[in-house]
Amino acid sequence: MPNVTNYFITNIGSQDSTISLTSPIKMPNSTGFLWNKQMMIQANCRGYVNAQFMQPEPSKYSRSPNIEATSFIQPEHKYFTHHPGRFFYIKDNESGEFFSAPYEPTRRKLDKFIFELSHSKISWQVECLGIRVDLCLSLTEQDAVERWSISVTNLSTKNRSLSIYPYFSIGYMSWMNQSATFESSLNAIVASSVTPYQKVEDYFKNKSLKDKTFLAADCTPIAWNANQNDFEGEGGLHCPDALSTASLKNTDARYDTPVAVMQFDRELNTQQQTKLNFLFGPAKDQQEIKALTDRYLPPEKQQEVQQAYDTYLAQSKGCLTISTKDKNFDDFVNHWLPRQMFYHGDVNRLSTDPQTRNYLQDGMGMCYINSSVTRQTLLTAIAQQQSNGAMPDGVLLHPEAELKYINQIPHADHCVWLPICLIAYLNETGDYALLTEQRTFSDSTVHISVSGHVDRALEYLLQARDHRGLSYIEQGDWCDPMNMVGYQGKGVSSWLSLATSYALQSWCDLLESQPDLASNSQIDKYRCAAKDINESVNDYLWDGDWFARGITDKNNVFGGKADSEGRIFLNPQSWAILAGAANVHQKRTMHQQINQQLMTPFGVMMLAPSYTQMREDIGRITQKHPGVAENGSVYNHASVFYAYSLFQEGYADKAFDVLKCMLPTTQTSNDVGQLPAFVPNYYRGAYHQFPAHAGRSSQLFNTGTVAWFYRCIVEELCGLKGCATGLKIDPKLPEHMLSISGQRIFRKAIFDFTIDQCANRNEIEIMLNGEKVAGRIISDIKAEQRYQLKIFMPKMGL
Ligand code: CEZ
Repeated sequence: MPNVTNYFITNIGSQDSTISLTSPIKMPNSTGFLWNKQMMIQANCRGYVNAQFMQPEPSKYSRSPNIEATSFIQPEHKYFTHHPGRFFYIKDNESGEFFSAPYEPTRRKLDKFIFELSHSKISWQVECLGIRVDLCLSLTEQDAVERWSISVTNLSTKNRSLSIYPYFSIGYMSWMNQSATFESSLNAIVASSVTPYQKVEDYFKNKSLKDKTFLAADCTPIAWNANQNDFEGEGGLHCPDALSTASLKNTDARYDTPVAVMQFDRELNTQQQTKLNFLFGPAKDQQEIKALTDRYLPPEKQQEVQQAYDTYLAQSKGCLTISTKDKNFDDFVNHWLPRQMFYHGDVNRLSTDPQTRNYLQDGMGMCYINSSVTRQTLLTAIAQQQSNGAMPDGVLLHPEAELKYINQIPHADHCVWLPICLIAYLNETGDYALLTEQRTFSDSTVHISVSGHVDRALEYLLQARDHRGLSYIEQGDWCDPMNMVGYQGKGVSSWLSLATSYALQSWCDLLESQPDLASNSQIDKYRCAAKDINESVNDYLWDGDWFARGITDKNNVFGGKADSEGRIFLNPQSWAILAGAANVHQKRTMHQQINQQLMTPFGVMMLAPSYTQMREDIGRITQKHPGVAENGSVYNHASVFYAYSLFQEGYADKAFDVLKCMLPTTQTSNDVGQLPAFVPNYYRGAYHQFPAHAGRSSQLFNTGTVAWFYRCIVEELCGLKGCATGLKIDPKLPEHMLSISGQRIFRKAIFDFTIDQCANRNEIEIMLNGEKVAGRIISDIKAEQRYQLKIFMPKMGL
């Protein structure tokens, strides 16, 4: 059911574009996110907030009013009345009426509502009872603290006596010790706690923790309340008792659940406005709170502080800007996609031990934004490789970091990503010198070259295969919860076998472009091994119309026609195409089966039908709710692999459609329920089993999709791809995109380009600064030089 007005975009296509949602009800789970190296905050349109900061492990400073389990950031985050939030009650002291901005928790019907996402701010404009409230949330360049400003304007024709109550959730801090009060010396409500522990060694470990949460204001409140239950009373958050009296009671929390509520009374003439600034966040002690408030709270500092944060986030500028007829697509590619990529590559999803596959792919994305980060990412990962070639499950990014959660489970695929991401970096930068840099191992001080480290990783993959030449899956490959296919040491993965073949062939292409790096015999050995793997996958895992997903410890093939659930998986098909393991006939039937069984209006599902019961020979994935995450959602990371494989085949239309499906639009906004400010890791699938829930966004912006999406746009759609000798031109425009123009930054040179499909051409013609280019590669590129690049290509579909 299309509804076109849920949101609108201004300055569309530029880095300053903003997305504005016009109702708190139509897309209630809509969110935006901000971050810096110390923290991440995801703010929901209704006022709920999910935030964490690093000390060094991810920690909370605003919780719900009960003990919460700590875990990695979950998809489909659920909101509920006492979910942590940042609300502002506005009361008219004459009538006693009140409402809350941005919407929760009173949920009073509003005369106007705008939830606006911009590059470095999340803001709201709300009108009710003749009062306008402008709220703005932003962060700082480098500290774990939220910056809030509120402006309240009297829109009515008479003077108003108003009370403004910021209500900031603190929640259940500790079963050992929690309290809160107002510290007049800091003009802040300060909640204090002791992180619970029982082991004596944890006392010393916890000594440095920020166990305080504070809300400081740039004006002195007339009253305050730091006690959750006392503030609510019988009225609850919808109609708190505390608002029924002229002023708050200055109530402490003493081993009660704390909250930070202040009261500011204002007499406003008509059209008069009052403004307040707040700082909210964790702190170790009062000295730190003082330092933060001095640094960030004074009104005269707001502009410079915002400028510093804007400058930090402005680093998220990608190497490509495009202009097509599809302005929503341009807006995403030019603004929101590089922003999401920078988040991944700059703060590694706020983890001190990112999964190695995530760390390398997120690093790959940075080669299109700031390639020096990618270089460091590759070297950091390589230094944690074992001398037998094995890459760790997670890369430790902090001296105190430990491998946690999924990184304690052995996964078999991490070696595959090293050559794949390294090659993307080398293509983009031409930094082939990196290959001969010497590095040690995690378990050996022997130095070998970076290319030697890659060889070790490939050798490790090649030895980790069974008698059929297929790759062992251990307790999972790219698919984390596929943990019981091979936990007894026999199960194999078609995806990992094909990914290994693809990595081997890609590495050989690289070695052939760098003749002194490797002997022909070594290249021949790798190419031969890749060929063997492709043959083995065909011998044991071609299921007649598509490739099955693997063979279990008990030697059962799964992911084929014989299965009533998990009958077809997307990844083996995409990577069979990438590895050259499928012939023309096989590709035709695979695409047909993908269209029939996996395609939905929201994109391609990663498997179907979703599992509805446990398979002890496959594992945890089968226990996930059908259509959620790996169990048959439109898992965008898998979809983008498919799009990438389609581009390799020249299927530009289909590839572009698969990419477009990943972007929320006003047309799908009711089903998807997400604003186009990021690609979520998945949209609900199980399209034929639970159609009513299909398409719903996970609202989780942590996803390896973004690096590959950008790679598809830069190197495939625009076909402006780096190689050993320069910039290779090979655009693949969908039939309906007759032209595209833009700017491509490449190895510090600027290319203003236009690409046009021309009916009267049957081969591509490239003009550089008005001169015809022989061949497809622009070489001898000068840094800081600006080039005019005109590309004329045959019309697609003719
Ligand atoms: O994590 C992702 C990983 O970060 O799952 C992907 C995997 O390729 C990524 O590296 C596919 O399995 O443990 C679980 O069940 C979770 O579902 C994780 O697998 C998943 C997180 O939900 C983040 O999406």
